[in-house]
Amino acid sequence: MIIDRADVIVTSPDRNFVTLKITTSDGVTGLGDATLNGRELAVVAYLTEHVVPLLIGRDPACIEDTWQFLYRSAYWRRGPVTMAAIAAVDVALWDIKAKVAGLPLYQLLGGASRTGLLTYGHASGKDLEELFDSVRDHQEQGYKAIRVQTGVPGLTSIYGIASNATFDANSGVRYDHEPAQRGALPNEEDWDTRSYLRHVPTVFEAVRNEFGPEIPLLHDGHHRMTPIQAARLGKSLEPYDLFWLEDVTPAENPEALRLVRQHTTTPLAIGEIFNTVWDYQQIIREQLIDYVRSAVTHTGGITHLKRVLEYASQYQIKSGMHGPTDISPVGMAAAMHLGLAIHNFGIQEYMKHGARTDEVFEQSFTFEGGMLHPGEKPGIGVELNEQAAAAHPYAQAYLPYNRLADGTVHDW
Ligand code: GCO
Ligand code: MG
Repeated sequence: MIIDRADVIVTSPDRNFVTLKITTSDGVTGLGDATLNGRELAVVAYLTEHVVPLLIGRDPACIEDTWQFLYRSAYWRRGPVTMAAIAAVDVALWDIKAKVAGLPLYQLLGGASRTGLLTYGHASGKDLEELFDSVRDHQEQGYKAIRVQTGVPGLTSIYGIASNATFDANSGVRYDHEPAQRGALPNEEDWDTRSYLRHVPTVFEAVRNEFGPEIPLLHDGHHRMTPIQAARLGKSLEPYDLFWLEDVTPAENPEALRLVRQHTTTPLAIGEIFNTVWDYQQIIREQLIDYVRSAVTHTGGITHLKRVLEYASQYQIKSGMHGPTDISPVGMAAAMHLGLAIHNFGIQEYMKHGARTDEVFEQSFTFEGGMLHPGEKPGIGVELNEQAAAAHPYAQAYLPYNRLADGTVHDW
């Protein structure tokens, strides 16, 4: 059996997705997610121009060898575009291998280590009333763990606040909590760290008072603080017992977390924009984090993320795989198989996709009682309805960016 063809399919049902479909000479197909939010077409070009021609004629069973070949033969290593492209190939080949074996992928990764995956959803509100409604709504949907994002007085638009009320993916209005917006230019948002640091602890106090001590609560700082500001936030949130505080400082400087760690016992998560084990080397070895945020889609696939998580397991660091709407159902399913199999699973982020996306990607994973399960279909359990996909052509969309009051561009 050889790889006969590989097609890159771009579709935009509720948002843009890039999918690689590999077909073998025996007619077995495998899917991989290569979606890189706001930079989708760079990965399309990387795959179409430089990877697909190298795949034709190869043995689809040689997953590790293909991974090493694509990674090392490029000479130019790492980076989000390269690692998303390699991830798509890797997941598609695992999908094929599991289909050929007639097993759900998690069986090939060691079998189930648990009955389901604890999942967190995104509650948000510009004020407490809206936020409490959103938390209740998520509890009604079954979520047992909830991320809390809040508006900040004085700031008009801010990361993580859903716009459910005006949801219409085709009008350019945001898709639920999806930060990317269709259009030719990125949206500008405003930011003020001092206002944020003052306000956030009051919100967590109110949420704990309303919903009690049991429910695991999470929060995402989205890379906006300096190390000492992040240390202060972690410290001020200690009374509210967070499951984790995410991305407190920009990801490029891992040493920043040393300082944060010295000041707070609030658990720390980072890594959604990391893409290799080398990005994690220091922070895992020095035990500066508690959760690895990488997605299968952005970290070289199952093969490479499994390596990261095995390394993390030596230090009692757990998985917290990235699962926003910009990870396609293919990428989500791959994460679920990996999460079910590894020992050091922590939690899985899950933002539901829209109805159009669910029509394009036929899924066999389930979400019940706050727990995800990848299902028992051979492979990863997701198929692409290509006819439905073709009805939604690529639409340019960008993530927003931040400016401070004086006009300075800030981390978003
Ligand atoms: C999260 C992330 C996302 C990112 C998005 C960017 O924790 O889910 O921070 O909301 O902003 O994936 O494309
Ligand atoms: Mg995040």
